[in-house]
Amino acid sequence: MSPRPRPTVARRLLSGFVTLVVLTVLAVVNRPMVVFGAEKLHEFQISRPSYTQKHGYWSRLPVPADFRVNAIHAALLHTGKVLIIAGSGNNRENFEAGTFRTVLYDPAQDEFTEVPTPTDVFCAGHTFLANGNLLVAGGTKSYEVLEKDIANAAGVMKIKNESAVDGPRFFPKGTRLTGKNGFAYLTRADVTVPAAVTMKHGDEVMTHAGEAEVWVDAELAGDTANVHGPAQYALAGLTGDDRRNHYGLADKITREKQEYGGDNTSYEFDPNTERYIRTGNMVKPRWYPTLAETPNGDILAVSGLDGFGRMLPGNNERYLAGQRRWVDAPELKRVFPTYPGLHLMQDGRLFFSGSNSGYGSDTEGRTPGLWDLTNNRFQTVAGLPDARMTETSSSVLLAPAQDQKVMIFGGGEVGESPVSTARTAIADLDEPKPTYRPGPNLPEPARYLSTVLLPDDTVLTTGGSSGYRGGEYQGKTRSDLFNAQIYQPASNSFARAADSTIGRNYHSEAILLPDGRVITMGSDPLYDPSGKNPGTFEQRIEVYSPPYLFKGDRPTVADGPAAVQRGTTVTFTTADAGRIRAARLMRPSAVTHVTDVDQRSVALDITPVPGGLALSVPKAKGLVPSGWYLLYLVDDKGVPSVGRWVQVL
Ligand SMILES: [Cu+2]
Repeated sequence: MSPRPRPTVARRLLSGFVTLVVLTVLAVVNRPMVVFGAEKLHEFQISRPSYTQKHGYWSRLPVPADFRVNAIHAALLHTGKVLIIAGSGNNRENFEAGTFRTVLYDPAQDEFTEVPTPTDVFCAGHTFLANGNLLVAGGTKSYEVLEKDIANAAGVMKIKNESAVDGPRFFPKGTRLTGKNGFAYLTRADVTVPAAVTMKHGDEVMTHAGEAEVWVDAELAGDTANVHGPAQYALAGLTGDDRRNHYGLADKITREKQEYGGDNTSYEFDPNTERYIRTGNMVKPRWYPTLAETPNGDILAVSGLDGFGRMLPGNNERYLAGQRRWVDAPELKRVFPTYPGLHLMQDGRLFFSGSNSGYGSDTEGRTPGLWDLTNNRFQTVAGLPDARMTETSSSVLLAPAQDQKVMIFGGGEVGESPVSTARTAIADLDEPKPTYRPGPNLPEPARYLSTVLLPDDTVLTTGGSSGYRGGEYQGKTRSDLFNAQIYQPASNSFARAADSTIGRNYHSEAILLPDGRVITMGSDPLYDPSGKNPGTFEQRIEVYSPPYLFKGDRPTVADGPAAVQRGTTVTFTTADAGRIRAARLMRPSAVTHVTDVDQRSVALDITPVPGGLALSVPKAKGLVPSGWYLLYLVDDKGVPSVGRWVQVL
């Protein structure tokens, strides 16, 4: 797998020279051609080796029309293919038609294929499992309904069953409930309410009512049937004991905005069969959860909106990978905003960087810190500048992972706020009492910045917008950012990268490809360029070739084991052993909403041996969780080999 062939230097120079001559002539005889010529000149300048060696090069990836999707989620599978998940793609028509999309892009063959998508996995969470499958859990059960589109008051009705002897009770869609105000409310879906459970507490027998929740809509349009406080509702057609035992309770029934509702489906996407495999359902429906890996290979699902668009009040749950099922984790009750950036640290704790996307309390659960999963303790990490601006920020475990440093980039204030920041900060989590320290500022305030670890330990930062979803920022109608930059840990500074040509804000992502390039996808602006009409989802794809791909011959790996054990030393043969300065195991990205808790780059100790290099894999599971990695050898000029897939057992 070598990078896509690009025009040779000579041919590029020649075509640039011809272009220059042509445009000079044309500029003289035909003034409107000057703009066209300026574009050609720019193309010539950014294609010169002296430029690409310093700043890299962007190119567009031609995508056949049948495979253009709203890229909401992206992950690099150990087959080398890029999984691009849209689900309904934040498109109500797709959702209502049941049109859910997933495509695979194979960068080695430059081929796209379609994958059947069983349910709407739009805004699910995902992470790689030790077996190489991508766990995809949660998603969309219902789309939001804006206040202006709500004619009838609606609310979530909790239907109670206080009878322990009559079994579960079924109420079909359209069941009427009547309030004390005399108005009727109709259920939006079928609902089965479990029977009550009796329990003995000492001498006393307690009955715990069964309950199930369902949306109800007022029969009467307008505000007359609004109910602003908690109240009880009678189920139509019930009498006597039946009526006493079965009833409804709702906190409010109003014409307020209804948020997206989460789904409880869960799948493992198998890279070998290229199909979704249904697992046990989640305990709670979740929309915008983060799936965070734990050292033993189980996965935690954290945060999200429930089936009725309400923030889950700190309920988290655990995926037992060996049994393919979810169990409640009441011992780990803790509130986080949606899509929290949770990075697995060497000691097994999860570091919440503060990054998050979309929803949550303005105040509760937004403080960065280290979460100990053995006792649910949380050690605050202070010192983050612009601490109120963590929504739509991104964070990454810097390379090498052994340094235990997490960096946060940009972000904005909660919700549809005009305020965003250029701040970066770094927390050294190896310190006994870690704090954030300021890093170099980004060139512009940025939300939704994609941050991608590269094999040479630098971080590509690209895309993003200063304003909310690419919209207005300080007087400008559009605020997409085209400047890209590469964070250099050695100098703690940003180096300018070539400009991208496509703006990417909300619902965009970037991931490292095995050959060392970076693919960027998606963007979901709220408005079109006029700022008045709804925006359209960006379906074009770009690929960035970092400077290291223009610096000469790449080292190669001839042979080596396909699987390695933690804490062991293994030999890879290479003819380039003499010039190799670093070896990295890089865990592939699985990213959505610029939240990528999978990507990490682990340093391997190098010992020269005849014909190659002996590489030592660290012992700690928190440093190198089991799963598939790309092995890169990096030479004395910072040029990486093509990544070679290795499974850490
Ligand atoms: Cu979203």
